[in-house]
This record gives sequence, structure tokens and C-alpha cells, in this order.
Amino acid sequence: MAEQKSPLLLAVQFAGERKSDSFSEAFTDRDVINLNDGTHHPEIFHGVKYAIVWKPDAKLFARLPDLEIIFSAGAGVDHILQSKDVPDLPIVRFVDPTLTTRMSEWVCLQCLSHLRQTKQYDASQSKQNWNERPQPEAKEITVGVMGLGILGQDAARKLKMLGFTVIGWSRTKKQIDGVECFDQSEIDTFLAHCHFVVGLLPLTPDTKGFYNRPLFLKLKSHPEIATPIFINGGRGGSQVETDIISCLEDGILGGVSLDVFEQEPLSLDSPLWSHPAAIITPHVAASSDATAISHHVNRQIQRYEAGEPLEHLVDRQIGY
Ligand code: NDP
Ligand code: OXD
Repeated sequence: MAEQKSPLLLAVQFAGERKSDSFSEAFTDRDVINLNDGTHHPEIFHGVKYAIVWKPDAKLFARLPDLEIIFSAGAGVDHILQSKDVPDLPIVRFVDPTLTTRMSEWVCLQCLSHLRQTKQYDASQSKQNWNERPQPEAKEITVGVMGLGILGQDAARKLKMLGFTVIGWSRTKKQIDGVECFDQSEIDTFLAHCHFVVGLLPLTPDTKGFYNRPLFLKLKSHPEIATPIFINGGRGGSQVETDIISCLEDGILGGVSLDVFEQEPLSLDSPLWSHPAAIITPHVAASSDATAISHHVNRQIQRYEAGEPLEHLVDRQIGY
């Protein structure tokens, strides 16, 4: 008799945004129910203990009466917690070196682009204009990383290796070699030092609309290059895009790099698309790798079934 597999539900919503096909192949010893297989699945799934979700359907959880663990297909969990019907079960978020490395690459690339003024040189090139610009060293630029979790700490260390002066801010104070760290109560002192701000905060009720005009007004300008710069790889719900646009127009911001937006995809009428001081990427700073998610989920299920504590659990009280 064939050995019975344990059911694992895979539910990745919205085809085109995050694909679910490769997940089924990764779980060879589990039955995977792929809710994104193009067919209608109105039924109640009894016996399904685990779900991997990205922007789950509001009614999904009601159809999983035996669910024991919710796995987020991303590092962020706002897409799960915003659903009113999310059951009171452990939520495990995605933490993996592949994701961390990708985010740090994106952050370093953005900081170097603004330091070396690539947008301005692109504009000169398009006009065949041989025009040398000022060249401050990285150490003259203070980059403030907001959010010193898994992603923020790695980005801070790598920015430091590139030569930037790096400072960091988080809810609770951190200790990172060579990086001066500030806690929540020290935000104004922190902001007053920053030529560049890198946002790596989760979206929670506390961080909604957080990057706004009053915050941008507290940042520091460098005398030689367009500054201050706002770089957001966290969540678009934490930024106020009308403020970003007006601050770019008023010169309160010298440039931005945005990977995340209040509404995704970014609306075709957004002036951000064509703003000469804006670098726009389509929520790809650190894409979740399906194979890495499968390994991570497998590892956590093994721990759980062996009676060991789950890793990377979300604290629902604080929302991340
Ligand atoms: P972590 O949970 O590891 O870190 C979050 C950090 O934010 C912590 O340092 C935390 O402080 C800090 N924080 C949270 N709320 C506040 C607050 N109100 N005030 C000050 N600090 C606060 O998350 P990750 O580093 O793994 O990921 C960060 C976010 O990046 C994710 O939530 C997700 O939204 C986004 N992301 C975006 C991706 C993309 O492609 N654009 C890819 C992956 C993630 P403390 O340390 O004190 O708890
Ligand atoms: C994530 C993301 O949260 O891709 O991992 O945004």
C-alpha cells in the first residue's frame, strides 16, 4: 500500500504577481493543493494543516478548518494580517539568505546610483553633453537605515563596507559594529544626520503613512549632490506618494528610489514614472525564490512535527 502523504495546501493568489507552479514539484512527500491551478476550488479542505499564502483570498481561511500554521510567501506579513478573517494560528514569515542578499544588492545599488548621480549622467548622455559632476566620497554621505531587522542589518553592514557613513533606527535599540544605532524615541536626532534614508520597515498601523513631508523636512542636504534622498524597499503603504512628489518638486527631496507603492502596480498616471529624479522598480528589490521558500517551509514543518519551536514567528501584537 502506498504511503499516505500529509496534505499541504499551497495558495498563491493573483497569477502574474507571484507564481505557484514550482511549489508543487518541491514538496515530493506532501500532497499539494495548488489553488492557483486555474480551476475553481469552492470546497472546504479538511485535513489541510499548512498553507503557504501571498495575499490570501478573504474567504480562504474559512475553508481550512484544520489549519495549524500559516506560512507567508514573503518576509512581510501585512498581506495576511490585513485580512479580518485570519485565524489565531502561528504565522511564519519567509527569512532566507537569498532574499536578504537580494535586498542588500538593491539597497547598495540605489545608494551608489544617487552618490554617483547616474540619473543626471543618463540625462547628459541623452544630450551628448560632456559634463563632469561633483564627486563626494561615500564616507561624506550619511545613510540612515530605518528598520534594523534581518534585511536592515545586512544592508547596513554592506553599505558600511562600501564606505558610506551608516546609522540605523529601529523600535528597540540595536548594536551593529561601526553603525551608530538609534531607538524609536531618538528619531529626530537620527533624521537630522541623514543625507539618504533607506526604508526597510514592515507595514503596520504604526508605520502606515510614516514617510511623509514632515519627515522629509527633517533630513539633511549635502552641498554638492542632489539630496536628501529617500529609498524605500519596505512597503508602499508606509509612504505618502503625494508628499514625495511635492517634495521632489519643491527640492525638499533631491531624489528617490522606490520599489514599493501605495497601490501596486503603480498607476499609469503617477508622475513618479517620468520624474527625472525618481528611480522606479516594480516590487522586485528582493523577490522570494520558490525553491528557497519550499526548503524553508519544509524545514519549519519538520521542526514543528518533531516538537521543536517554529522559527521566524510573527508577533501579532506588534504586527510583524
Ligand atoms: P524584520 O521584522 O526582521 O525587521 C523589521 C525592523 O523594523 C525591525 O528592526 C523593527 O524593530 C523595525 N520596526 C518595526 N516597526 C517599527 C516602528 N514602528 N518603529 C521603528 N522600527 C520599527 O523584517 P525584515 O527586515 O525581514 O523585512 C522588512 C520588510 O521589508 C518586510 O516587512 C517587508 O515589508 C519588506 N520587504 C520588501 C521586499 C521587496 O522586494 N521590496 C522583499 C522583502 C521584504 P525591532 O528590531 O525593534 O523589532
Ligand atoms: C516580501 C516581499 O515581503 O516580496 O518578501 O515584498
